Amino acid sequence: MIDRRDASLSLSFLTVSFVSLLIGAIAGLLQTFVRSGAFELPFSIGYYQLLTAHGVLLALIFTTFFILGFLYAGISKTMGTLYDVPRRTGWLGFVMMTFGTILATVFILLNKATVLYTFYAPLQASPWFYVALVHVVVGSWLCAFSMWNQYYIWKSRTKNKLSPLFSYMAVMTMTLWFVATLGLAATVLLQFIPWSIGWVEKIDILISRTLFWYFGHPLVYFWLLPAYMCWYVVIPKIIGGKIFSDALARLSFVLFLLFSIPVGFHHQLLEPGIAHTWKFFQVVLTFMVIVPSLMTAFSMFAVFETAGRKKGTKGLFTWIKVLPWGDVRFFAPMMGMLIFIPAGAGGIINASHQLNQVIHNTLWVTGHFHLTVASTVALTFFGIGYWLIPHLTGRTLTSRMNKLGIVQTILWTVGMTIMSGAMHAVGLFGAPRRTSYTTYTGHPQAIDWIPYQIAMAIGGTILFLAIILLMYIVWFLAFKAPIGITEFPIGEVEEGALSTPAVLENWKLWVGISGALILIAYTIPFWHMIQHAPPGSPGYKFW
Ligand code: HAS
Ligand code: CU
Repeated sequence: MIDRRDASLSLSFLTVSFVSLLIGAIAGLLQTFVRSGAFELPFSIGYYQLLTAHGVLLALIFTTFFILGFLYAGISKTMGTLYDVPRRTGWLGFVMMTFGTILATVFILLNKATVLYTFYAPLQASPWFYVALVHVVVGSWLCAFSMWNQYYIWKSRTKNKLSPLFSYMAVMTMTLWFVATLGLAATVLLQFIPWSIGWVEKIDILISRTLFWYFGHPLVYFWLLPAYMCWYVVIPKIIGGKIFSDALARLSFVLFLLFSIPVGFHHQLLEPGIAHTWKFFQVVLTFMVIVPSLMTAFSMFAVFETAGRKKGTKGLFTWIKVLPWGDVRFFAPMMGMLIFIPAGAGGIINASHQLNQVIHNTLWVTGHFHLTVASTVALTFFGIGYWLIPHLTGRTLTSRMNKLGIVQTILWTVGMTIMSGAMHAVGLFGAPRRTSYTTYTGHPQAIDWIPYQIAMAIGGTILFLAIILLMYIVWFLAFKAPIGITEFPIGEVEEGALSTPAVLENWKLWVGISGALILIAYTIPFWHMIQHAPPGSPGYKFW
């Protein structure tokens, strides 16, 4: 059991996370209905208004709050009870973030911030929407400071002992987050807020998008790394195996810090105003950031195989059979891993400049991120939730809940396969993303998209059923399950594995190299953007 006070901090984050998940999911279901062409929204709710709520509440809020809840719990588990200052700072961060979340949601629901989760200029929201984002980001920085502080105190008290793997990864994840959100803070504070208040009339669109994607790509790894923490640290314990290599796990996280950030241009490959050389350079770095994911895949296969061999399996692939398929703590993340194989391949397609011209701004991209963040990451988070919630509330994961969890996972996997599969396919036929239902005045090509959009609605409905089931399980585990002890599974390292080189904990070195790469990748193109800046754009409200 972790400290009660630490458990309440984690549980508070998880609560906001799951409430946002429910609201965001309702929006998602309605969107797929609208796009099928068979449904109109009541009460003059706008499609784009819902799409904004969906994106903000799921991509930004559900994920970030879940991650912080998980990280705090794991830090408390592996480094011991939080020290007072880090815990208090964590609470302050939570309050700020929750305030920002409520403010943002209110303004989206009032239809005053219908700008989607990427809030691209020149779409202009109410200034309060941007102020809300600042609260979420600054609150999350307080959490980052608090975790670093905990790590620092732990390190100085234990006199340089190697930090626990989970905590090291948490510190790395928050470092990545901090460096990335500097870009978001810059564009929101220096561009969006003065412009939406009316202090300045015009905004530089290219610079705002560049700063956004400086943040937006590492954002996806901020979602992914906690899922990897579960795969590297938690899964080996659950399957009765060992962590393949502590050093390899840490190295992969170091590589994420180095290569996640200087790659934002792969979201702007079709943006005018950036020279090809710089796009090419950032695409090369994008291919570098695939390496730590391949290392993770390798490492997981090794963990599974060694665990299976220890149980006596002999054939080439028979170790697959002895994995604990009936244990939802394993099954849900495992489905996430399997989905990540095609999802990652899709990412590599996106990053390839020529292929990007085919898929950019089509529903293919929407399919891609529903496989990555909404399947790989979300399934892993659900799998974590199934043991983390009873662990924190002092209850047990009953076998009935375990079974329901398996059903939930299957529903999610099937629903996402149908929905994302249809999105990928229709994207290749040119169906655009970020659009409501339209036949483009009966254009034959657009008519051909309709069956796929109906498939999306079918997938979306299955997903919604899965969310309702998830909510029931979560509620049961939090309030109704029998009192008892649920383990926070933390794996141990394989005996005889390479010892971890101390240099992997040299933060100055890694943050320094990361900063240098960012400067190399961004300084000159950014300077060009300022030098050749067009007059800028006034704000537009199309809703
Ligand atoms: Fe992406 C767009 C490229 C990964 C999320 N991406 C997006 C957007 C989102 C997103 C949200 O280059 C849309 C943003 C928007 O609104 O416009 N993405 C990549 C690349 C990767 C990648 C190269 N993306 C992710 C992840 C995300 C995510 C992860 C969320 C969590 N993405 C792009 C590009 C675009 C893009 C372009 C812009 C498109 C455009 O034009 O707009 C790579 O990181 C992927 C590497 C992954 C792998 C897979 C490794 C497999 C593993 C599983 C192993 C399985 C096991 C199980 C062990 C190479 C680790 C085996 C067990 C058995 C029993 C067999
Ligand atoms: Cu990206």
